[in-house]
Amino acid sequence: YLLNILVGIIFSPNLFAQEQFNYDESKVPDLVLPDPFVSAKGEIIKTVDEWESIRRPELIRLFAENVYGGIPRDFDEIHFNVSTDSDHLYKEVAMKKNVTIRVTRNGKAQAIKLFVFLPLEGKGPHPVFLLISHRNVQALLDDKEDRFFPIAQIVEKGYAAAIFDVVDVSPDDKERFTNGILESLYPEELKNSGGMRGLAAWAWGAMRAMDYFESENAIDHKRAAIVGHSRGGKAALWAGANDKRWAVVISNESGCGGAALSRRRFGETVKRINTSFPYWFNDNFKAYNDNEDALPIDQHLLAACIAPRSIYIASAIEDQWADPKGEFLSLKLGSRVYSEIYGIKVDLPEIFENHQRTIHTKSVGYHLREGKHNLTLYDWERFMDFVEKEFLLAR
Ligand code: GTR
Repeated sequence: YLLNILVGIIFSPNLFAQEQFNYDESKVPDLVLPDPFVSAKGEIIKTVDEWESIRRPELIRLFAENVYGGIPRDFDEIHFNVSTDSDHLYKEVAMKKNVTIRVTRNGKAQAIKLFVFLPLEGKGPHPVFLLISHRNVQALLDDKEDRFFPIAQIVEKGYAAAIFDVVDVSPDDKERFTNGILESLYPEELKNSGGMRGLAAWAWGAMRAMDYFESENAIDHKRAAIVGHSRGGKAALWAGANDKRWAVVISNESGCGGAALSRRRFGETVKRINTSFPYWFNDNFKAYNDNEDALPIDQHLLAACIAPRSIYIASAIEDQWADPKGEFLSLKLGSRVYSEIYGIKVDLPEIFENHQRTIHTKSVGYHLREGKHNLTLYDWERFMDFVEKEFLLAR
């Protein structure tokens, strides 16, 4: 033990010397970003048809090949086992359904537990928020004070609140991440350097929750919002970009590999995330370590792939690791597709200023919260305000 400490002391200065992260805006390189409106072959993209038939599918393919791996669409069967659970903390305001989603492919099966809280008040079908959770879901459901998933507040506004734990799909762990759909349903993905890894697997899980929403009469699946915080936010963006069934896509402090522009190299970098969390992204993404300019995409184009559906990006001032400015810029640049292709008047400020903390414009929302990296009630309240406007939710 002592020896370990000694070794740690001797080697740690070296370690710090290697790991330099930039928090100085004046050291951010000049950005030359891939143009949303020029295809890989050089075609100019002007119309909805050109965007939807050429550029958007091309971008999804580029993100799949170079960053996340694609989300497999094929399986043999999906089955929902639903039971009503009357023993829970929210019984005054919600009915709880425990859903086991069972998916089979090539004779193998995977089960995912989805927990759904339906408002007791008001008549359905209810719009729904799905949270992709990398925190222990049972612990969240057992703790009434936890703001990470404020069930009572969500349900009281007339929404259904649904959550699943990523551990059921692909454990959030370098050694065990294959211990889910990557072993059971899609083992061939691991042989492909551009195949699905952790984040894409979580996005796949969210899509199976959507399959359930489509089968549930109490839920209005056409008014569904997918939410993720941080690593979950990265997965939410990837799910939202791929699957048009999500009417609203919300990323909270998703940072590097999520909303933040990789080329800014501010806070967490591609190299660092590939080193700490190699199992989130595919192997091809490693080629961009210290080589962000070679990426055929940047993250503003992920926001663009969600257009014209609603997108909300949230940052926190003290979460500089996630590069709030880079998150805002992605949204700002990605939202050009909303305005220039879809003719939606998006009104974001040119430069983001700290005092301007919440922006809601048609289809696009943003806030910069005070404080640290976390998913808080404040964040959820902003999401609900945005979604309410987007859905013109009648109470
Ligand atoms: C950090 C990681 C971030 C972010 C965060 C989280 O350690 O560097 O990219 O995903 O974890 O998920 O809270």
